[in-house]
Amino acid sequence: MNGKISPFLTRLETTAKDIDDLLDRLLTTTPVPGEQARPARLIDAIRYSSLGGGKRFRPFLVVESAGLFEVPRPQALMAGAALECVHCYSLVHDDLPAMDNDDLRRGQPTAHKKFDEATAILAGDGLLTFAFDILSRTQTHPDPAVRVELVAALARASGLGGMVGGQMLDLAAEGRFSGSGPQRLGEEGVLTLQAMKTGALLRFACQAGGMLGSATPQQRKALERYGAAVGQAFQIADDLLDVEGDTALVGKQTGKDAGAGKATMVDILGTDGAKARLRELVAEAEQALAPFGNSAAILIEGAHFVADRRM
Ligand code: GRG
Repeated sequence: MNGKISPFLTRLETTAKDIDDLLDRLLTTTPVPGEQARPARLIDAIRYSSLGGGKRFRPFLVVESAGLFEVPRPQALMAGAALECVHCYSLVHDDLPAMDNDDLRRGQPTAHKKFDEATAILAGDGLLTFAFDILSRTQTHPDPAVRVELVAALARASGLGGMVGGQMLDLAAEGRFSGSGPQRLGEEGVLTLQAMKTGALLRFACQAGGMLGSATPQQRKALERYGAAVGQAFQIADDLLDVEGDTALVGKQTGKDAGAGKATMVDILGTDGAKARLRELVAEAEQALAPFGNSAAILIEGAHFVADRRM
């Protein structure tokens, strides 16, 4: 190691910093006309759960996919910030005692440990609704039809047939509702669950760039195919980190999936099989973006980053 940060990581970090600054601004500006004062404890918990941590990989995907169509960066950052609010809400709620019951997130006490359960629930609710407030603003896109498309797509990606639905399937597979222990899901079942729970937001991130940039139907298809491959790879890498990762680096407790009876691709394919699948998914992501030529190089590096990540 020569201590040098790669151009890819520099670009990821620049977007992370821009997203932090934007969220900070959006969460400190005085309430918009017609809105009452925002309760201080709620804002403190929301800021704690959303600022100063996280790779901001989803906003990075929004910004870079929008970059393919020369969308002004401030618009892409607004859409990225909205998506990050939904992601942060999901982490706060996922950490609650009724869900995964975690004490550590991004290397810090989870929101309900730092504050209390009720505040953490409301902070998550507040982040979720704030996401749609952000998307509905003219700074996100001057054309109301584009804003409505973004709102509908994010609602679907995070909702019943997306992340929330996937979380429900995950809890059911753990045997939480049947009392008869974990269900053994097959490969198809695990893929569906993960495409909803984790994949839907990552797919939205890539599609959002096409929506902001008025992409053609073929370009949208290519982005969707790339997003689906990256989404699958992201979850497999996360599951490998649970088995092989270091809690200090990952920033959350590892080694929890097997004990919870969680259905994962590592469980189905074994660690070597899961690593081979990761390589196939990176190749699939590369192929999907071939029509964009060299302008998609950074997104292709993003797929490699996901597969190789250690945190
Ligand atoms: C509670 C409604 C509800 C949904 C929860 C996404 C999710 C569904 C739970 C998160 C649990 C989890 C570990 C999922 C695996 C993939 C994932 C989302 C990892 C964390 O995302 P990163 O690595 O985190 O992008 P940072 O901290 O970098 O933002």
